[in-house]
Amino acid sequence: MKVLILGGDGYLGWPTAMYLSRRGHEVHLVDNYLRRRVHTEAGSGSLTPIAPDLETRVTAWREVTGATITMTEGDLTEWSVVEQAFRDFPPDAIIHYGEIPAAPYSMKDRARSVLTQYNNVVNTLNVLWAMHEFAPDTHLVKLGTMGEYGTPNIDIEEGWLEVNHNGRQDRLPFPKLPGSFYHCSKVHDSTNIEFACRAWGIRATDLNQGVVYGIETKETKLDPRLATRFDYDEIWGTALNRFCVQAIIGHPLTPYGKGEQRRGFLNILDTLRCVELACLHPAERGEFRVFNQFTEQFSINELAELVKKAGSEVGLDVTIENVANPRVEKETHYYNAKHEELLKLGLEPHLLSETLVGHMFDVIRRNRDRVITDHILPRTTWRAGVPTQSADSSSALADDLLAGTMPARPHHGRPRPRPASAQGVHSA
Ligand code: NAD
Ligand code: USQ
Repeated sequence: MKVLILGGDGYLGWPTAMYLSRRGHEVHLVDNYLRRRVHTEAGSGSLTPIAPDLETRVTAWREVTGATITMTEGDLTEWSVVEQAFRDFPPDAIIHYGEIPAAPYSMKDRARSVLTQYNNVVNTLNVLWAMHEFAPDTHLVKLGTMGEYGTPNIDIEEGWLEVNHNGRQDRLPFPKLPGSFYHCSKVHDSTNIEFACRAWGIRATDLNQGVVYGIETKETKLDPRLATRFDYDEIWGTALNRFCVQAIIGHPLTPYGKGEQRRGFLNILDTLRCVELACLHPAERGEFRVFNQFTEQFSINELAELVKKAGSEVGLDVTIENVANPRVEKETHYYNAKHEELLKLGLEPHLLSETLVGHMFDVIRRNRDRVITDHILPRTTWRAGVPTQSADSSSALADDLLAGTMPARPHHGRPRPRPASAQGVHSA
């Protein structure tokens, strides 16, 4: 199968590329290093040392396995980049990870919030138009998020809800209560994709993914140059990944507020298998299919307790100190989300255990000198009128990107920074 992976330099995109390449699929990546650039600006970065660019990554992959992955360095908000990628590499499936994935980033200030929504919504619209014009039969596998649904006081279905209203019945998209401007961007994407399925008959699977944890896959372990990024800071790090780093450096674990918030979680190994399963079993023409992609539900306190227990087994004295919740979210709520469709397709979950946390500890311990402790405590708040207490409180990068992508504001006419290597297709 020819698989186009958008966002192929990211935490999930790069391991997915290697996983599919190793299984004999032809893989092409697109990325503009936006994720790397926001970290450079903020002074944060991946705990694991990662190869400097995609060219180095795909070269290492070829040296280690003999397999070829091709790539484009380019910005998906630019139509010419998307058009060229579709022309050069007509895909059977598109795995679309290529968005800004961080809720706190989208809540930090106006520029980052607008950039998140502009980037995410425009990237997906460009992909939909490219499918419509050049690849009407291809299958879009789009990474959405469980956070689109929020935490309603009813069971969460997989995308659709049978509704009886005033004696009439219909099957409608499940109601959405997103919890940040980032999560809102995913809702906007889902609306656009569902409409494109109805209007143009494209095939799409929206994978409403829970919070991912884990550092290594079979492929990342083959060579240090194949490592994927791993973040623990208050903006980009996710709950369990953060707690594991905190445990190793002796920082108290940081459940926010009461810590009774419940979410769906999954191992990075299951992310790879889920996107593979979605690709191998495409949606029908015109079908907007939604799978809830997680394997287990936990409260944040349960995660913290698990990490504490795993720590004590290896001689770590782990403490837990709930901190004031920087977010606006329900801390005590009902949560029961269906997640059956991927199991029906053959997913065999890797469940969370103290042993798994112990393996994460091992990798973190090897890199503990790289932890930047200033970036651990939350400094980005959702609350109106409470200023963000952070050194990087404004973003020249976000301003510049928006100036380049929004020419309607000519007084912001600074040129947009571009990656050193321009947007040709490279293979290695
Ligand atoms: P990531 O930031 O590591 O990967 C996204 C990649 O997309 C980055 O390499 C980034 O540079 C690239 N990108 C962003 N905008 C781009 C643009 N305009 N042009 C080209 N490339 C661009 O994030 P991730 O954690 O790997 O997440 C991947 C996807 O999965 C995201 O869409 C995210 O919303 C979704 N998701 C992630 C999680 C999680 O826990 N990591 C959970 C649910 C959903
Ligand atoms: N949380 C803590 N302490 C921390 C970090 C987080 O209590 O130190 C809490 C948050 O308040 C929230 C929950 O843990 O209630 C999840 O937060 P998170 O930062 O782990 O994840 P989130 O912001 O929801 O975003 C992540 C990914 C995003 C993806 C989403 C899936 O960054 O790309 O869409 O998980 S979901 O949560 O299902 O929406």
